[in-house]
Amino acid sequence: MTAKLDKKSMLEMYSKMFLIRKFEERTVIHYKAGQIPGFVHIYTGEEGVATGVCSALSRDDYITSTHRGHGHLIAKGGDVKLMMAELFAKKTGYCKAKGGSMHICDLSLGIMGSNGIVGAGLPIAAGVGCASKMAGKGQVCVCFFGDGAANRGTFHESLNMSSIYKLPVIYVCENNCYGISGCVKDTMNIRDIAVRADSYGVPGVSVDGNDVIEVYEAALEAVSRARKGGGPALIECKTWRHRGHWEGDPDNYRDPKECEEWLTKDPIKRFESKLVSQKIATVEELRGIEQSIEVQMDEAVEFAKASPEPKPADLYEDVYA
Ligand SMILES: Cc1ncc(C[n+]2csc(CCOP(=O)(O)OP(=O)(O)O)c2C)c(N)n1
Ligand SMILES: [Mg+2]
Repeated sequence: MTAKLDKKSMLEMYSKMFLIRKFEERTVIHYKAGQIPGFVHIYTGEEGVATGVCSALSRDDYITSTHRGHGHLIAKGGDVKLMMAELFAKKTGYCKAKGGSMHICDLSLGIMGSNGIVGAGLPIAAGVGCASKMAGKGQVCVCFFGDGAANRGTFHESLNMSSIYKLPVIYVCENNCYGISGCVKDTMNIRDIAVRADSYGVPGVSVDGNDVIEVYEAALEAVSRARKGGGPALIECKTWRHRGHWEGDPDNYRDPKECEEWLTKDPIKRFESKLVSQKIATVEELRGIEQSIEVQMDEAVEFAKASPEPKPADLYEDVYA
């Protein structure tokens, strides 16, 4: 395991991954109970990507997110109480119930928004990268997007622009092998999405997205280069979503055997066995972290349930157009 990380940092990573997992488990429970309206896209199985990448960032760095954004927001420090209240469509939520799961942002943490439009975060990231470069404070922007989004024009436009202007943008492709029911084997004729970086003169690398440390190391390298003016990078993280595309998706298009194989590569279980086998943490220490996260999630759900609903007149507040 890397020498750059001390025990405290690794336990923080474990804690983040577990918090994302528990947030999503609660989301599923309350979605099924009819307490969360709209659509939710669950991040379970991909925790190593958001956690590994955001662990290489500072508070004043930026991220753009996707429709599957809960993990990104939590990894960047998002408040799970305000997130859960937003999902419950309560007035105390991040967007006062006007955004829901797919439109949460927190500018104070550099979270430039999750986004229901596939590939929409890519041009926003180039813009944020441009602003960061002009500000000259060494901030970077991470752009999370999926394999499906990598086939949108916005991917190519954003990469090209970031390359020619040497913008501090780290493109993180979460290749979970599917865009809804479309398997990457049918939607593109390349094995690694990372090779696309080469067409824009940008360094590209493919990593095991279910290995949080491997993701962290790739992110750290890209972030350090971008901070020094070295320009953008593309990191493809191979991963797998444990659940359907959206909650309620019958998920009848993926091979159950493949799903089972990927479950054995669960990023949290893998990290736990590394921490324990390398004697970085004891099982008891990890169970202690997990218990405190369950309490944190109890509080977040209670806060969301107890919060008031918005009033019809609130529709006219915070409307800029
Ligand atoms: C511009 C646009 N086209 C289509 C959709 C419908 N849609 C929602 S998610 C999705 C698939 C996205 O796949 P990917 O980028 O791989 O992300 P994943 O869901 O796998 O995380 C599509 C086509 C959309 N929201 N926006
Ligand atoms: Mg995908």
